[in-house]
Amino acid sequence: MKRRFAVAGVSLAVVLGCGTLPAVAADSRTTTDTTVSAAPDVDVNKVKAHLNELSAIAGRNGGNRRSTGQGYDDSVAYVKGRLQAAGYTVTEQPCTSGCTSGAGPNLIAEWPHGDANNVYMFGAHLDGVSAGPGMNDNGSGSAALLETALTLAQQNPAMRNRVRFAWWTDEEQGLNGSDFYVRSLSSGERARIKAYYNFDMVASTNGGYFINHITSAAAAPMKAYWDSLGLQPEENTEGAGRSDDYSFEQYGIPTSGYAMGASARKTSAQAAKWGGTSGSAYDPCYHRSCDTLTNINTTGLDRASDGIAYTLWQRAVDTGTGGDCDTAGAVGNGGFESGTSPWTGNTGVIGAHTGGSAHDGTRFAWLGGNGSTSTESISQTVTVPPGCSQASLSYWLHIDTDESGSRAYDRFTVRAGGTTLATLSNVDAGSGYVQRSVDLSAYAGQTVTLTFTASEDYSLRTSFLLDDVTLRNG
Ligand code: DPN
Ligand code: ZN
Repeated sequence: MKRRFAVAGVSLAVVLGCGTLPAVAADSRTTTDTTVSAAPDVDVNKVKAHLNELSAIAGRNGGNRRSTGQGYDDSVAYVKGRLQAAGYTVTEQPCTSGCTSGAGPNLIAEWPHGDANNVYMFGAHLDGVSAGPGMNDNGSGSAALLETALTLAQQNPAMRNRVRFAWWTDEEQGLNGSDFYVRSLSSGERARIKAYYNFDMVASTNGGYFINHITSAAAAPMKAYWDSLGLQPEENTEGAGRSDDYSFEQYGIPTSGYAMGASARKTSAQAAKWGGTSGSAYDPCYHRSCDTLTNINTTGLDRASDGIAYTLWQRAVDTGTGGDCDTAGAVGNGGFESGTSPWTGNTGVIGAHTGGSAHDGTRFAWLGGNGSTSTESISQTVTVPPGCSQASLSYWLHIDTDESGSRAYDRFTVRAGGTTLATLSNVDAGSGYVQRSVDLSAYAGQTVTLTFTASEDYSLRTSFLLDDVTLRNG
C-alpha cells in the first residue's frame, strides 16, 4: 500500500552541479611548477607552421585541397609524415562507401597507451572546398589537432585513457569520411568511444567562442578552459549537425568541440563581449578564395589549441592529482539509513515505510506509487574521483506495478546533470530488488548532480523502491 502525497505538477528544485572548476594549467614553458602531467601550452607558432605547409600544398595543386584532388592527398601525406616522425602508428582508411568518387582517405592515429576500453577521439576535417586553400575551413582545426598530437607525443605523460586522432576526408560533400568511419566500426568499438571532439573553423577572423553541446558532460573541460580565460562561450548553434561530430552523434556517442563560426553574422551583444564587427560574418571568407593564411585569427587559434590539449589531458592523462579511484563515501547516505541528508528534493520519500521493504537495512526511498499524475525526485551532488575511469553508479531497484501490458506509463529515470542515463518503467516490474548500474566514466574528475525521478500518469500505481546507491569502479 502506498502513501499520502500525490503531487500533481510539483516543480522540483534540483540542485545544479556546482563543483569547483578544475584548475587550468599555466603555460608549462613559463611556469615553475614542474608537474609533468599538467596540460601543456600548445605553441601557436607551430600550429601556424602547419598552416603554412597546407597553404603551400594548395598553392602547388590548383589552389585548393578538395577531397578528390592532389591537394588533399598531399595534405594527408604531410600530416601523416609529421605524426609518424613523432612515433604514431598512422592508418589511412580509404572511404569505400558514401564518399565522393575519387576522394582520398581518412587518416587515423592512436596514441597507444592508456585504457583501450575508454577511447577519447579528437577530429577535424582535412579537406577543403574547391574555391580556395581552406585555411580557416579547415586548416585551422587540422593544424591545431596535429600540433596537439605532436605535443602529446613529445610530453609522453602517463596515460589513463586512450586518445585517437582523426583527420576526415570529404566533409565538404556531406560529412562523408567521418560517417564512413563510424559506420564501419563494430558496435563494440563504438561503445569504447566515450566522447568525440570536433574542430571545424577555430580561427575565424570575426569569430566568436562556440562550443558544441556546451552544457553536456562531454563539453565540460572544453568549457572550463574557455571559461578560465573569461571568454563567455556560447552554444555552437550555427554548426549544429553541419560537421563531423554529427556522424558520431547519430550513433549516440557524446560529442563536443570548438568552433569560431562561418557565414552567420555576429550580433551586437557578441561584438560587445568578444570584439569584432557586429552584422558581419564570423568568417567573411567562408568557402571563398580568400580563405588564405591572412584569414586566420591567431588569438582564437591559440585559445582553441590550448583548450584541446586541456581537454585531452583532463580526459585521458594521468594527472597525478587523483590517479586512484576512492569511491568510498562518494555517494552520501546511499543506503538511506541515516536521515535524509545529503539528498535533496522530495526527501519525504526516504524512510522505513510500511508496505514495502528495504534491500538492506530498514530504510529506502519509495518513489512513485501514488496512482495519480505525479513526479517525485531525489538528488545529490557527487564528485567522481579523477582516477575513476571506469566509474559506474550502482543502485538496487524494486519495481512494483498495477499496470499491465507492454506500454510504459510510469517512468523512473536516473540523471547526471541534465543527461538521462537510464529510463525504466512499469514494463520492467519484477518481484524483488534488482541491481542496476549506469556508466559514470565520462564524469571522472567532475562534480555532478545525480537525480532519481519517478513520474506517474493519472491512474494505476507503479512503485519504484530504491536502495543502496553506490559509486563503483568497473
Ligand atoms: N565548416 C563548415 C564546412 O565544413 O563547410 C561547416 C560549418 C558551418 C561548421 C558552420 C560549423 C559552423
Ligand atoms: Zn568545415
